[in-house]
Amino acid sequence: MTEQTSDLRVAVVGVGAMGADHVRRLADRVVGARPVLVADASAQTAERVAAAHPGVRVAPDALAALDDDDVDAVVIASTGPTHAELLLACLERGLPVLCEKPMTTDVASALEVVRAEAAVSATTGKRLVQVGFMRRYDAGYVALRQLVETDELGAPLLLHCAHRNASVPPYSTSETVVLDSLVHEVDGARFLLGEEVTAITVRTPRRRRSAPEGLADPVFALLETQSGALVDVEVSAATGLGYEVRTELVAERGTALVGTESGPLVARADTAVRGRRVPAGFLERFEAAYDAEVQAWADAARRGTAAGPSSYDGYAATAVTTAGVEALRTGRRVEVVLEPRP
Ligand code: ISE
Repeated sequence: MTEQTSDLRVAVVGVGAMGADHVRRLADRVVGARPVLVADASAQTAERVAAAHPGVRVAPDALAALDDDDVDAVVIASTGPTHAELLLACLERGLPVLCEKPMTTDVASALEVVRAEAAVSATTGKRLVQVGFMRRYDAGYVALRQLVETDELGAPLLLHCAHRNASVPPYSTSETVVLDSLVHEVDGARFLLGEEVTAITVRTPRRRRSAPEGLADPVFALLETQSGALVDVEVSAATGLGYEVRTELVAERGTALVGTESGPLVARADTAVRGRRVPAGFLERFEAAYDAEVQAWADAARRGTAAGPSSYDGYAATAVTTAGVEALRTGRRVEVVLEPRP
């Protein structure tokens, strides 16, 4: 496929909060792409999202969206367990695809996707899958990666990561917190340090009293890496406060902290308090990163390929988080051994 001259016509599968946000982004901000079709397990949700965007139709189901003649590329934002089947279907049809994280929720299906994409690349020379690890497009995380890459602070020793949600969806369990939230920290560590995670331990302190019934909150994970760096991660499910994500690098000759800088520092006469607003959720906190991510994906998809986080990145992250689920369940340190890149 040569560079497409008209707009990339995109189907968005799964239009809950994240998918609907991507539809808006594709309609209003991404250059060279537009949403044409949506599908969702809830027909009502699909109708509502389509109605807000003139020219967007509703497909009867996800596979029908992939088969539609008007579709050049696909965004998958349905729930994690539905991703593997949809990704394999996109690969079969040669459709470039942006798949939200987690790429899949088990290692076997993640490897199946990696191998299916490698088979396509062997004949076309092109990738088709980008995984939605948007932090790789966040200015703070990109700057932190550059500090590591240029060796400005010397060898990384530790990463301290905090990932705090105000609340999580009602269907959340301790396992989905590891698979859906911790996965960002795993990919973040792989991206920032440029190496693989080799083992994970997960502990839980005394439970937050206000946490939803049955949910371990917070969860505390320790990741070990190939070079001997350590990464500690707090994931809080339901602080009730807002969305806070920060990462601090401790290296041989200095430290660097990202994630504390959102919004202006406001002094208010009515409260006599000086402070910054805490973003309500991830859509607000990472809005610019999502915009950059989807633009980069659309640019590559117009050339019939994919850029950014790959299916192997999706597989490696799922291998660590599924080990994390085992570590949480057993209280034991679980080693992670990855299959080599195909
Ligand atoms: C959610 O699914 C996301 O992907 C967010 O980025 C993450 O911060 C949140 O914890 C997840 O539930």
